[in-house]
Amino acid sequence: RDDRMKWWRDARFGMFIHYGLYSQLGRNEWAMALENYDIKEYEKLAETFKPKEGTIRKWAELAKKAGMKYMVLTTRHHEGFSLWDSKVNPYNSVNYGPKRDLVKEFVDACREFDLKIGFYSSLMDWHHEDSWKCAFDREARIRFTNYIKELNRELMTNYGKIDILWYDVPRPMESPEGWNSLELNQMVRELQPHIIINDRSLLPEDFGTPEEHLTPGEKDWEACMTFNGISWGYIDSEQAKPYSYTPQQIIRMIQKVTAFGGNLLLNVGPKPDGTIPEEVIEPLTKVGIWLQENGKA
Ligand code: FUL
Repeated sequence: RDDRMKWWRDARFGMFIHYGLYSQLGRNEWAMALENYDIKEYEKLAETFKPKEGTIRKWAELAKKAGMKYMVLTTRHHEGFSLWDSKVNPYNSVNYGPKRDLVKEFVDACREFDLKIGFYSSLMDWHHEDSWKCAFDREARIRFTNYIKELNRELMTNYGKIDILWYDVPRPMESPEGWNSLELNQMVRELQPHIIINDRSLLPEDFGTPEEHLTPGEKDWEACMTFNGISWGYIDSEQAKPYSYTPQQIIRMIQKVTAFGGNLLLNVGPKPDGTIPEEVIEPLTKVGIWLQENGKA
């Protein structure tokens, strides 16, 4: 395990990307549930989802400049839209919207800039009927956990070496048994023996994930932080700007996690067309310069 974790323990600083159909709403990645969207109505967002060519490469370029060592992309957030050519989930970016495999573009960009590659994968799926039923319907639970397993199999098979699997929100099942987490993660490890897995499939696995605070964990831990304290997905720059971190604040966060043996996974919510909001670019660039000048990059 120490061998697998070495690069991650030295990494200290990574970029989280929340990008999906919700980015177009500019409110919050939970909008579909919070605003009680009709599914058919929400699906229309798939048609208008048009990330600019080359924009994903820019994420990686900025991460590298900022002194980050790895990236984690929401390959499929709770809304259920897959950013890759999935066979088990036809609601994806190859069948709709850009008609491109954004996960592949992300993987290529990370490799170009020598960044480790992380896949975020939600255990909840508001677009999938069984996701709602699985707490009380055994058949639905079997179908749904199998769906998650097959999604994982695609992600772990089709893109070469993947460094991190970042699960999220194991609702509504409250135990690892409910998710067959052990079996699920065994399959992942067979396909990707070096992978590092977070603790959100309800098994402790490799690292803890404090969210929006920097409280040290007992073992390996990574604080994930929004850029503005408001939203993971893109929100209108006018709203976000006053709350966005300054370079000094980011450096202090890095110092704090470093002192307590953790990592900082700092989030960026790209705009609808995939470009990075201006309130993020300048501070991150300055942080990169500081890290470089102080011999920490
Ligand atoms: C949370 C999710 O519900 C948020 O939308 C976000 O992805 C965050 C990192 O994890 O629990």
